[in-house]
Amino acid sequence: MLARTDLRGSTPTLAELRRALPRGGTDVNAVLDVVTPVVHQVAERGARAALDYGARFDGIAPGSVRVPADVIAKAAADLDDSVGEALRESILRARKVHADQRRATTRTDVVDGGTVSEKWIPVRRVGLYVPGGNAVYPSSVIMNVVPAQEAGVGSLVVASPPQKDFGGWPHPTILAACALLGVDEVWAVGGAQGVALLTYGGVDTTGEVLDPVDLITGPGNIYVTAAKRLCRGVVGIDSEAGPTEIAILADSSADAGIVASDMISQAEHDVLAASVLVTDSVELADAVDAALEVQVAATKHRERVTTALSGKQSGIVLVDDLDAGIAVVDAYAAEHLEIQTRDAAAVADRITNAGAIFVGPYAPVSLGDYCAGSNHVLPTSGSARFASGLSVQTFLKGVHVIDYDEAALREVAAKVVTLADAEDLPGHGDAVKQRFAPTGVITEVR
Ligand code: HSO
Ligand code: ZN
Repeated sequence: MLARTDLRGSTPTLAELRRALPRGGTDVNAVLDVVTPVVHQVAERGARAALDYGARFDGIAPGSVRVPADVIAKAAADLDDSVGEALRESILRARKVHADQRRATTRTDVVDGGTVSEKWIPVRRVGLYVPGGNAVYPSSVIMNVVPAQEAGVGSLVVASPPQKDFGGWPHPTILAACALLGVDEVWAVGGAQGVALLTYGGVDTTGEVLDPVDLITGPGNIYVTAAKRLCRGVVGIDSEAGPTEIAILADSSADAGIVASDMISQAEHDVLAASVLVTDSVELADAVDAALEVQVAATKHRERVTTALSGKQSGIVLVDDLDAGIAVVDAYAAEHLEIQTRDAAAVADRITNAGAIFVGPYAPVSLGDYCAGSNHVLPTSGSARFASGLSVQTFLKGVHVIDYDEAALREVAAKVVTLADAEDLPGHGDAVKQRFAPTGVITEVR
């Protein structure tokens, strides 16, 4: 049975609500001591250090950091037909959605002769991290690569931990997904040392140059997250990803079997994964508990799922009504939020905090994980209050282009001078005055 938080008959403040909700949380600071020397060593010694750490942590070192082209080609050739077909479908749908996210340059005529444009420039080179661990994530290759490609990023490298069972190369399905996406640069390096190598670059054991990247995206374990925190600044990062989460807002119309199976679907990622049901129906809560009992016993990763569902991060929150339920899920700001209520689309419209919203009984999170076309790299740990999932936007930088002619500058010059004086920065004002003093003598501009 899931732990219950009963909020019925109470009107907690937002701060009280946040404290009352089930939430896990990993302490990234706790591993910084271990990760800091790894980052420093890789910054200094490059690929050699990364491979040494890999041998220690992963138990295997590949022959080179860069995965040879023939290894990728073989993985693509050996890919199971039906997996290949499903990956292609996933790529197609993701491309469709992400292509629509491209931004046009905006141009604003501020005054006659004075325009400000905003143009969107892709990041030069990005590193896309694909974790190893409990599962193999070729779908995450798609979710990282597609938005980067659609943004127009010219150079991208996928990094993934070496696997003992595959001669030290990343999992063949990951390599095959890279091939399907047209990515030919893959590094067999993971963990903190992988993030550090992406950040600082180096020279491979083969003598090949491993160029540093400008931005690193993609989730990873706590060591990867700690390394992202340490490298941030030298390199851009998308976010600090925590364990995956699903929240389900459901009323008495919801199907308990569907709710239970969706809670299990994310719990199977990780013992730290969070599955939270928010409902105003005690009958539904009881029915979900009963359904979980049956379904958990039958699911493949039942130990992991049981640990995740019984952790402090998972549970059922009982509320008085739908309005209170919406307040709860907004305060929780789940990575994934399913709406299993009457008139689900109207309820979804009212949600302001969620990484992604799944509407009604036929839009499970696992659809979004693989084949909806949406992105599955989403903000976790409540960061959906202020952050977004991966998109084309993640890989673009907005740059203002300011173009004023003489008359347009003259018209506003006095105001610039006034503001410069008000900030006691007269040199700023002088820079404007200089332009209207052809003799080189700064004159009064009024
Ligand atoms: N639910 C995960 C993504 C994933 N699921 C990959 C299956 N494969 C985090 O959004
Ligand atoms: Zn998933």
